[in-house]
Amino acid sequence: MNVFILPFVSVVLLCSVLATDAAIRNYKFVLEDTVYTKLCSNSTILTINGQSPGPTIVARKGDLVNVDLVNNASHHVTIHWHGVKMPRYPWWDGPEFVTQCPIKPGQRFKYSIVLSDEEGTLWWHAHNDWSRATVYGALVILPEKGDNYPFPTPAAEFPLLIGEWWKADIQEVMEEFLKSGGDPNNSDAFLLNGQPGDLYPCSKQDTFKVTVEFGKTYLFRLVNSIMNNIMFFKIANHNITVVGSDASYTKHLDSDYITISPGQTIDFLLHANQTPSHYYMAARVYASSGIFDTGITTGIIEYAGNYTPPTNLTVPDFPDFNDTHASVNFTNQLKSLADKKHPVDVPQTVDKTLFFTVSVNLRNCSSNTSCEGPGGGRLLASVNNITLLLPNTSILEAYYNNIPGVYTPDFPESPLYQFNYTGPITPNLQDPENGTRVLVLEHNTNVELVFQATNIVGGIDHPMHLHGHSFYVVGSDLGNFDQNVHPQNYNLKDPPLMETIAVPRNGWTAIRFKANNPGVWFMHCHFERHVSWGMGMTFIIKNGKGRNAQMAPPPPDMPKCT
Ligand SMILES: *[C@@H]1O[C@H](CO)[C@@H](O)[C@H](O)[C@H]1NC(C)=O
Ligand SMILES: *[C@@H]1O[C@H](CO)[C@@H](O)[C@H](O)[C@H]1NC(C)=O
Ligand SMILES: *[C@@H]1O[C@H](CO)[C@@H](O)[C@H](O)[C@H]1NC(C)=O
Ligand SMILES: *[C@@H]1O[C@H](CO)[C@@H](O)[C@H](O)[C@H]1NC(C)=O
Ligand SMILES: *[C@@H]1O[C@H](CO)[C@@H](O)[C@H](O)[C@H]1NC(C)=O
Ligand SMILES: *[C@@H]1O[C@H](CO)[C@@H](O)[C@H](O)[C@H]1NC(C)=O
Ligand SMILES: *[C@@H]1O[C@H](CO)[C@@H](O)[C@H](O)[C@H]1NC(C)=O
Ligand SMILES: *[C@@H]1O[C@H](CO)[C@@H](O)[C@H](O)[C@H]1NC(C)=O
Ligand SMILES: *[C@@H]1O[C@H](CO)[C@@H](O)[C@H](O)[C@H]1NC(C)=O
Ligand SMILES: *[C@@H]1O[C@H](CO)[C@@H](O)[C@H](O)[C@H]1NC(C)=O
Ligand SMILES: *[C@@H]1O[C@H](CO)[C@@H](O)[C@H](O)[C@H]1NC(C)=O
Ligand SMILES: *[C@@H]1O[C@H](CO)[C@@H](O)[C@H](O)[C@H]1NC(C)=O
Ligand SMILES: [Cu+2]
Repeated sequence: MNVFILPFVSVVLLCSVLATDAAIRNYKFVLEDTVYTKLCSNSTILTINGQSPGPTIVARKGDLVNVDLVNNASHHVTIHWHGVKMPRYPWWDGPEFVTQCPIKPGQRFKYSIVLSDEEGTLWWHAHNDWSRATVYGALVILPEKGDNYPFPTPAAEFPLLIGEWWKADIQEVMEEFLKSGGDPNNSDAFLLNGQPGDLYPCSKQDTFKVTVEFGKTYLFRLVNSIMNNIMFFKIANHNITVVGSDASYTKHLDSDYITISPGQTIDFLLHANQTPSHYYMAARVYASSGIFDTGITTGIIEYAGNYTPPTNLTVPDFPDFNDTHASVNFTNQLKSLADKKHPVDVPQTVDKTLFFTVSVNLRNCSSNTSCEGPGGGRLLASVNNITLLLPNTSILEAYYNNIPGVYTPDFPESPLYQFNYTGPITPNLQDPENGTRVLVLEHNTNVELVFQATNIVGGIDHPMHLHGHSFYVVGSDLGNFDQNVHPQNYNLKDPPLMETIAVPRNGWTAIRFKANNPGVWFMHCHFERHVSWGMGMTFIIKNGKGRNAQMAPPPPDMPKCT
């Protein structure tokens, strides 16, 4: 690991965010082109330090983690520290053309991960084009020194990342579907910690395994790192106990399956209390629309001891791939721990109410050659009917340096046209408007944001992710949101604190957060094809009063845009 010294300005400013016992930790990440053999095929992929998934970062609550990134690959990159609020430091948040320009081959950039109140499991991933397919890893945030988990200390713990594998070059997959206007090619396999498991061809040896001892309890840090799907996860013959999500503790939830969105993390306990044997842990798709079935990825839980292992393991019995009730039901049961040590701080009053429709869209092909979307159209996606066109410089830099012409500060707070969002859709509603619009908020605004999924092009779930903040999920249901009815049933007592939440197909989800982090923060769907089609927007949160409410100046090594 390489140690580096922070520039003077940053050291001074960062002292104010570092808790007394917090440590500074240093990692070195080298982006490389690496050949991997999987599914009887060789592929050249982007890796960090030759690995995919990349290194697990381990820190304690409140630490500062420096990551010295060297790009030794043939492709550019940016990295996002998913779920880390980065108070006052949007410069290191990562989304390409929102907070930074790409780190080109041969270049280097020193990120710092500024941890504050996060505790549990997060992850990191590339945030440029489709590079995150292979450039991702776990970020484990332990309790402060001398502090414990709010559950009995597990015998051992394991990060468990669900990934996705294309035999083809991932950038070609991306370029092809953006050109054709249709859906991207499905991947060839799902992965658990980089291994497809033995239900795919040539994968018997490529199976993730953990050994457990009867009678003990283990902590699994499950991350959905895949590109385009919400997943069901199950362990054969065992129930699990959820204890956290998105680096925030939850009330204990016993369940025989998990639903997890791309971007989301679930910490769960496994009690090794079944007959000693080998059992599958497995993940497969939940898809409310279309079929993106790429099979079942499996790993194996092996009990220690002397017994004859079974020759055939039983694949767990999953909910139907299109079982919206099973998907939504699991997510709706997550509640904050809400005890004395982990209080809930949901805004009880609201200063700004936002209503955002989230839609997949369809546009006529520009030429008279037909596109590959439905009816020969081109698929797009939008928030409040604005399909995002990213600029070729960073929005953050344009904001900080007052560069005109990069964005407009007029993102709509509610839809310009109201319609029956979840009812039948007329073709004139399908084509969105282009835009690079931002929504500017005063510091410390209490925001309520209702996401309304629409039925345009048939409707689908949207796992929405906000940078720079966590939010409380105060309500969710199927159908149209009704301002006169639904807020009366909001959970303001123990709502879960998340940074990614799946808005159900043709349903709505209401979140609340305090906009207390000055800077420029991306908000987008975590289905990669949807964000590529334009389902994203940007918040600018203005500086407040006092030094701790001011955005920090840029680090000196920000990558240049030209
Ligand atoms: C993968 O590459 C290695 C080394 O070049 C080669 O020996 C092997 O045959 C290749 N495998 C496939 C499936 O192409
Ligand atoms: C990667 O590193 C090697 C050895 O240091 C160097 O020869 C090569 O030019 C580097 N490639 C890139 C793209 O930076
Ligand atoms: C996508 O799938 C189509 C149909 O199977 C195939 O012809 C094409 O080569 C694939 N594209 C990539 C980039 O692999
Ligand atoms: C798991 O929980 C279900 C009820 O949710 C129960 O029927 C089942 O017996 C439990 N299985 C185990 C292995 O404890
Ligand atoms: C799920 O798909 C099956 C088969 O494609 C279909 O019969 C069933 O009606 C679908 N269920 C839901 C809830 O859409
Ligand atoms: C979730 O499913 C369980 C068991 O089927 C049921 O008891 C519960 O009411 C459901 N919860 C919701 C919110 O639908
Ligand atoms: C899109 O194409 C359809 C069918 O070709 C046509 O009827 C419609 O007018 C076109 N819409 C626009 C906005 O050009
Ligand atoms: C549209 O089609 C016509 C007739 O097939 C052809 O002459 C023309 O070049 C095409 N235009 C475009 C933009 O492809
Ligand atoms: C960036 O976009 C602007 C406006 O679209 C254009 O004028 C400029 O040439 C572009 N710059 C680069 C480096 O591509
Ligand atoms: C909206 O569409 C749904 C589905 O067709 C229908 O059940 C509902 O009554 C419609 N709502 C209004 C206000 O028209
Ligand atoms: C989106 O904006 C376009 C262009 O103004 C308009 O034609 C379309 O009807 C709008 N759709 C919705 C759902 O508002
Ligand atoms: C919207 O953006 C696309 C892609 O840049 C461009 O081809 C199209 O002409 C734009 N449409 C409008 C109405 O500006
Ligand atoms: Cu989406």
